[in-house]
Amino acid sequence: MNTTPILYSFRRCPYAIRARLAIYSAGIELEIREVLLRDKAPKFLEVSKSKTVPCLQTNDAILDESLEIMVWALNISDPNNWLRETNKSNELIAICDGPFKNALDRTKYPNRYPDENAVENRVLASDFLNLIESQLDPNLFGENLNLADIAILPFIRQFAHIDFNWFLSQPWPKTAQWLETFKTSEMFNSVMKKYPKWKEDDPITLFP
Ligand SMILES: N[C@@H](CCC(=O)N[C@@H](CS)C(=O)NCC(=O)O)C(=O)O
Repeated sequence: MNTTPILYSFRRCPYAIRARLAIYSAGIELEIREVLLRDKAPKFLEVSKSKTVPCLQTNDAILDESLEIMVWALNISDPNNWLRETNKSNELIAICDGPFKNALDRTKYPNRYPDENAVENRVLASDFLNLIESQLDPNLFGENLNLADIAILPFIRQFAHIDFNWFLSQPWPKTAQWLETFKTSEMFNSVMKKYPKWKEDDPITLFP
């Protein structure tokens, strides 16, 4: 029997946001379960090997990585052709998820990294912003969004909002416009709906 897939998600998590965006673009309907990171549901801890969100449970698989979930959804349906230029996209996403995310966390959460210098890390993170700015036209791969835009934008949003005035004062006008278009899009706002924390025996909540 085919059952509805289940997505364990957390509204503000950039990894979960990008997974929801791909599911939304693919037009897939599934059950969403909002996980509280500081109070994870036992069922989620049972299902997710990494204990991180997002985590997708289908009939025959458990996908524990946001990028895997994106590709799963877009392989079912990719009406916006986000899976073009996959190799080049993956190169940019790897920089985002690696050195950029590393520097982003050390800029955003100085208390968690007492031995690190937040300002130095902001400079390191800015290397990636410079690369993004040089590539935008107006999106990373031309006129239309692609997997890389969707995978990276939630992290750029997080970085920009550490100190939004500082972000706007940087020589990144294309990035600022790219982010603004994303934040005001129907798609983004549709995947940012609020759900109460899920608990066992709750009735099914469908996404989107
Ligand atoms: N590699 C994972 C990373 C996901 C991740 O780190 N998510 C964070 C939330 S933004 C998380 O669940 N952290 C676990 C915790 O805070 O306990 C993916 O791409 O899905």
